[in-house]
Amino acid sequence: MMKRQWVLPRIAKKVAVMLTAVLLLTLTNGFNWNTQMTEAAGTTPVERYGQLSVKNGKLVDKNGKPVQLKGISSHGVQWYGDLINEDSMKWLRDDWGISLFRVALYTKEDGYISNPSLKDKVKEAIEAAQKLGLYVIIDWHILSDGDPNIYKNEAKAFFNEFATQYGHLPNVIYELANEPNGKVNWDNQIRPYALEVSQVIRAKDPDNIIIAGTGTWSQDVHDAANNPLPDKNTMYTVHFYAGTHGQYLRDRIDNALNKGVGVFVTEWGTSDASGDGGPFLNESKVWTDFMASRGISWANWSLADKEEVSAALLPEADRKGGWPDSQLSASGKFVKQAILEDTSNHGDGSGIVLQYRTADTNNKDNAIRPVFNIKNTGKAAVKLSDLKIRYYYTDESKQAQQFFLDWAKIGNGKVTATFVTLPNPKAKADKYVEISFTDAAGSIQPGEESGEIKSRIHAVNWSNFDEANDYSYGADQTAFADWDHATVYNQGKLVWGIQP
Ligand code: DCB
Repeated sequence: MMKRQWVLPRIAKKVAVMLTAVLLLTLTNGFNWNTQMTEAAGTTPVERYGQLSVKNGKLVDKNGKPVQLKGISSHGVQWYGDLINEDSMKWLRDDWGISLFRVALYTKEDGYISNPSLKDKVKEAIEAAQKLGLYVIIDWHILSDGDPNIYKNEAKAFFNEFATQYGHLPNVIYELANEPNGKVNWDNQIRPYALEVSQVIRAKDPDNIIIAGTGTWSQDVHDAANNPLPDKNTMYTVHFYAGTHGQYLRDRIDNALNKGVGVFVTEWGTSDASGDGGPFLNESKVWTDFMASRGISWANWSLADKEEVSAALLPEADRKGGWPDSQLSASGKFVKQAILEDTSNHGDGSGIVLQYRTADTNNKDNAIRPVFNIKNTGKAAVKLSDLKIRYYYTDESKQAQQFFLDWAKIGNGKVTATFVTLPNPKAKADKYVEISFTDAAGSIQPGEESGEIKSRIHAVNWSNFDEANDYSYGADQTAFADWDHATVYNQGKLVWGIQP
């Protein structure tokens, strides 16, 4: 670890820089995340977000703003189909705050293959979702048939019918194969299947989101990230059960996000992987915080009153919604709260947004020039001295580093920095600068921002860096925009961005 820093106010440049900063802040003022507070009361999720698409690995709304959908999955429609109706979905929308409903059409287990009339329940759910302004996932729920190719022809006919009938609606999402498992992998069986079925959908529906599962019950997202599908509005699901799957699977998700693919958790449970055992609510909270901080959309397993831990309802719950807390299981209560919790600031539950621009037009010179702006989109003031920004890079100099603060709206003397060498270097990062604030820096009020923080890094011997291989460097981002390749911590907890 190296610690060396000094701060040189550049008085001569100060006035010019200040004018530039004021102009930039004015220009970037229009940028705003989705927040429930700013939405007109009484609008439905689909009215608010409209046509979804994928931009830079993120699910975004009709205006290109990131959106996190949250909701619940049905259990198998062959068993718990009577809980899926317009009344129950309206209750879930109005009392639980769901924006998303998933309909699980099992292929096997007395599902669609032996009982094709089950698709009528899927249609009922889509039509209810259309009326209620909810997004709906059509889930081709393979399970004991671990290889999706077993019923590929049936899947193509099914998705052709549904894309033809509903593909014009903005609220339909296709999930191609719930959980491939057994002796199948992404490259050899699942991707070819997904490509073929996607082409059937795209012939009828050019733009709605398609979600692909991966091997090992949709846990092998790394395989898809290494060899994604060509369609730009395709995302990849990761399924987890909080009692079984932990940090290694979150790391896989971060690695996939770093590669630029979009991740959508279409199924997760508070139980273990059997659907029973637990509930593991502490582990579930780590997961829901993780998904909130990355803006990952999710649907919980499941809307059922089966005697199993993952079921949200207690046995003999009413079939048409109106559930008092006494009809909810421990899992159901937890999930309802997690849906209601306002994570719509996106990218983070606590309301911190980091904006970044580069002041570097030459990425091979002796300077690294990141410029930051911290926004508080939450409901409470945030003390700057509680926050730290990390900017990750590769240090070609292998020398001690110097930090210069060219200008900060809050005052140059209130910004300090240290350099940390990563014990385990990453492909695009072996060092980061950690920027902190003194107590005198004060707080950022709700809806306010820190203003420009213009920094510069040099090696002590002034040797050159190559920024092209730096994790946090955004060569093209010369105007402030949200930037998740640099991170922010509030009292040590990651609240913004993705670590390398
Ligand atoms: C998935 C399936 C889902 C299954 C849940 C919980 O399977 F997508 O269909 O739901 O996760 O296991 C369960 C229901 C039970 C029902 C059973 C069979 O909750 O009521 O009896 O389906 O229809 C997973 C997920 C992960 C893993 C294994 C399975 N894993 N699995 O990591 O090992 O074998 O079903």
